[in-house]
Amino acid sequence: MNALSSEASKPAPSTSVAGSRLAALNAWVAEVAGLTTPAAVHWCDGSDEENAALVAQMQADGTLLPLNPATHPGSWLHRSDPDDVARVEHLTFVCTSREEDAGPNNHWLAPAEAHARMDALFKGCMTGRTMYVIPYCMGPIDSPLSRCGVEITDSPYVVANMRLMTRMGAPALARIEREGVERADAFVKGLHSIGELDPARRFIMHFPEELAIKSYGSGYGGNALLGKKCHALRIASYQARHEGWLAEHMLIVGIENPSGETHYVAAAFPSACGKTNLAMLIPPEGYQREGWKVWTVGDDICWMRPGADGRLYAINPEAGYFGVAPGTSAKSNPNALATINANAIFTNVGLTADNQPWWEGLDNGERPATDWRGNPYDPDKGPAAHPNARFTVSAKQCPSWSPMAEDPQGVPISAIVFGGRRASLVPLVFEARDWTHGVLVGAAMGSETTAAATGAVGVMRRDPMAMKPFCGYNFADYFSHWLSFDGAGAALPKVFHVNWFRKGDDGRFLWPGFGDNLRVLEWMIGRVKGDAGAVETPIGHLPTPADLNLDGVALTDEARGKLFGFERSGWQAEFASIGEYLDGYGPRMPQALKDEQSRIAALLAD
Ligand code: SAT
Ligand code: MN
Repeated sequence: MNALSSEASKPAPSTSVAGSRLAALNAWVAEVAGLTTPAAVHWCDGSDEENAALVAQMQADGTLLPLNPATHPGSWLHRSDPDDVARVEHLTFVCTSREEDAGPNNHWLAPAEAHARMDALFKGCMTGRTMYVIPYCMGPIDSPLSRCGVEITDSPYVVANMRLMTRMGAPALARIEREGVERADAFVKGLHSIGELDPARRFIMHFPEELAIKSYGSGYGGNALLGKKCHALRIASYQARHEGWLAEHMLIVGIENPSGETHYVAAAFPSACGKTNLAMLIPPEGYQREGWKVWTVGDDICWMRPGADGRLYAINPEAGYFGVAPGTSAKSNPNALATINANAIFTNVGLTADNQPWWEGLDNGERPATDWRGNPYDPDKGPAAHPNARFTVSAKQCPSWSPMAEDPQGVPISAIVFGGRRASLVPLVFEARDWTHGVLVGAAMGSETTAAATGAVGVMRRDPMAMKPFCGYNFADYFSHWLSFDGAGAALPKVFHVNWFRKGDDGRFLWPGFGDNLRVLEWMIGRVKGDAGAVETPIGHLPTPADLNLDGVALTDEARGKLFGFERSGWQAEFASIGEYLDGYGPRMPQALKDEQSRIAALLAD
């Protein structure tokens, strides 16, 4: 048994505690313990007993508050520090030896300086606390596409979340020990401390060349659950480039048609733009009657690599969902609601008088009594739930969970979808004419910002492939990497762009969204199979309203015009701005992408 746990009350173990058969891992854990001087070291085995003990401890110290056991059995509320509620992009760094390798898309520090800065923060920071060593596997435990990591943290809340979000504990440690004998890159080293939760002493640093992460001063989400954005996107994207695969900010959903054929779609949207909703979509009634089904493989991250047949095969590296609570309702996402009615951790939601979790948009007839800070709810003082309030829950609890999420080979991807929040110009859907055009569509993606990161909300920014906060290297090199997949023998997915967020002149959304998005996915699959119509325009292939099944959807003339229309003068301006954006990356930007931008700009000028 590798779980060598010592209780928090026991005296500090010596820093030479051997918790693993892998010397390199023991040496690193000892080095970290020497720096952070914890009172105890606990190697997490991921067992139910371990979780129960941790939860009891967190209940005792107020880190977790029990929710109503009748309505939400096994579920907890956590209130974060009010200054620690979202990812902090301005404090997130990619520390490559050469600044240009991190690119203009990242904040950069020289590795030596970054280590020095972080180690000064970590020095002695766990004094009196327990240090948890969390071995985890991103992806099915026996998949060749999976990668492992070890997170060291002083936060039991992080341990409990990592247990839901990753394959954590003894099986992961066994894989690390097995692979670690042969290779130096068997695990990513993630070091985390909540520190003082002081925004002035908070940094999230990545060292892609060393496969290492150091995160200090935040206990929230992507800042602290290091398997997620830090490992599975920033570090993994860097690794993927060198190893010939892709680590993407994408959901993975399977669409089964009435003849029982399933097509898998991977879709990139920025944080808080509805990835979880699309991944768990419930078909409109007519589709249900015909026998359409939707299968959830993943809601946030997708690792893809070419298979022997040239197609891209994808796994979801995660084992759980860290989803946005506000807006989740029986209308927007009934599957998510069913997923989170037991064994879930809620962070920064409000509470009803009888201790049920509550958030804006829940629409279940309940009323909030307490807000996310624990104060009596007062609508004049803001929402009951923080806009970036989250639930953490095991993926397997989702009614639409796909057993293919455990397939070590992954699922073949038929279509890649890019999208963002665009109130104007961008139609409901269009198809890229080929891979190079598809890469440009992804590179040019724009979206209005959301509450998932600190900063202004609703400002349009370019967010290529929804990876702006997550790409662990220079975007110019990233686009080159994407382009490189179009080689001999490749059987690549078709690429599409969608916009569920187009607004009318009155400021209201023109497309109903949610379950009705299946109509758009059906058209895409029709295009993949060659039996759905479209018209060619300079920006790609657009459906006419007649090419989509719109039975039961009432659209005004304005909606039809804007959702299915192509506005030449607006696109001319958009392409000029895309050209400037690409030029901002200088000579590293691949010529093929610039040529593609010029090709379309010329068509638009005609
Ligand atoms: O906090 S997270 O980065 O995990 C959530 C998100 O931004 O998607
Ligand atoms: Mn995300």
